Amino acid sequence: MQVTKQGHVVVLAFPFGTHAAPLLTLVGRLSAAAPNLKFSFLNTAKSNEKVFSKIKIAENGNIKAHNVYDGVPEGHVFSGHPLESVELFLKAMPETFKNGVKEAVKESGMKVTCLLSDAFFWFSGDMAAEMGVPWVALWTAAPCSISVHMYTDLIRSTLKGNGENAGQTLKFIPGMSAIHAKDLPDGVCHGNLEAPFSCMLDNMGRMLPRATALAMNSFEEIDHTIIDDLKSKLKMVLNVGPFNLASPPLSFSDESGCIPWLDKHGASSLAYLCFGSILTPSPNELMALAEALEAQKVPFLWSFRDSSKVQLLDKFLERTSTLGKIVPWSPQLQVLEHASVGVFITHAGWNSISESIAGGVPMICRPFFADQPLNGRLVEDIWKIGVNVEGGVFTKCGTMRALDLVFKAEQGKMMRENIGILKKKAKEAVATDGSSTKISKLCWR
Ligand code: U2F
Repeated sequence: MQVTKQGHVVVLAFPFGTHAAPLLTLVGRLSAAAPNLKFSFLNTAKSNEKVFSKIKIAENGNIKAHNVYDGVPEGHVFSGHPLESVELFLKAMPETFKNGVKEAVKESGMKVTCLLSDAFFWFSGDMAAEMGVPWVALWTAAPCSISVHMYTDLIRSTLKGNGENAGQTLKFIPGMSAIHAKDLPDGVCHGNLEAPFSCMLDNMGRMLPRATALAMNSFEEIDHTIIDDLKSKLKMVLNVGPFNLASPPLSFSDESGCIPWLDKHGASSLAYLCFGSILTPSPNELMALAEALEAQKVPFLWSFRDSSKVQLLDKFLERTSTLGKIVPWSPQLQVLEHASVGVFITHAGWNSISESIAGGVPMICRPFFADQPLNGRLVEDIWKIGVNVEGGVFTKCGTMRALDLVFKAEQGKMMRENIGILKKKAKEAVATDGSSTKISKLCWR
């Protein structure tokens, strides 16, 4: 469906983790459907370089990248704290984006007609109101996790205080009776409630009811109860994903030869390992995981992003050179769709889970922070398409048991069946008459 409307959509991207990439994917889809719209994509230079080189969107010249200030003062010496660059960026907001909008208007010669932002950017509601334009927010994770931020006040007032509440469930929220307090992101009811990141998410939950629409990288059928509840609270909820199926990349690169290597293996015979774009497990956990793979003789493909830590595995890699392959980057979407992959050992980031569902591959989750523990709970207890590692960290015995469960036990067979059903629903959602496709068309009316 093509739309002839004209206008200028200014897009505000969050430059950390896998946030800017799905937003750019959505912009690519919108620009293909409405070629007369101009899109100004405001993001840091570093993140723009990364996403525009990785995501091959259809070229129609209507999407322009604009670099905004990353918040790092000149001469700043980093302490090594992993959240430092995020916090500097947050501190510089919203001025960074206000300046970026002015520049995008000046450069394009077009006033803004719509603001599209990462849902994190709660201040977009005020920016859009000042300009008299709609605000559309994109939530890049699961419907369940946005719901948590919509209910933060109720969660805080209902659950017992910090630290005492780990085992309590969220049975007072629609669709969340299986979620435990300990699954919630830091800053909701435990941890530092005043940290800049916690405050941003809290503000987001308060501001989203003002948004013209909330788009999600998800599909209706994944969780009707939570989605219906969100619909009762927000003006418009648009499940237009999963993006990896709705708008798969036009091409992919496989510089390390992952796919030919996978081709040499039998169906559902190996483990694929990757911990997303931010994390690497601790040296102890890496060793425990490696020992478990070796002891179980499970062939593995491991996307290992942190080159400074890979030497920790040197001896293991020497011993297992015929068993496994370690690469700095893999075409994960294609890897998870390969018939040889029998399990995905993951940090439970939302994009990884969506891609595992699309590939029909059960998961062993080792969640670290943010929405990941919640995602791990959904995987294990709600959808029953995987398992969390025992005790929340990789140990040799715990990982061996998890591998046994997925590869050999009846439970593993059930997980494969369940994820097959979810995969079918996800594919139906993005098919011509599917829920995600229909809702996308509705937006253009
Ligand atoms: C943050 O998650 P991450 O960026 O750490 O992880 P994912 O959401 O799982 O996304 C990783 C993406 O990187 C791709 C992979 C995913 O699309 O296919 N990738 C790849 O193609 N090849 C590789 O070798 C390695 C990765 C955050 F930490 C999470 O808590 C959130 O759930 C998530 C979404 O908001 O963002």
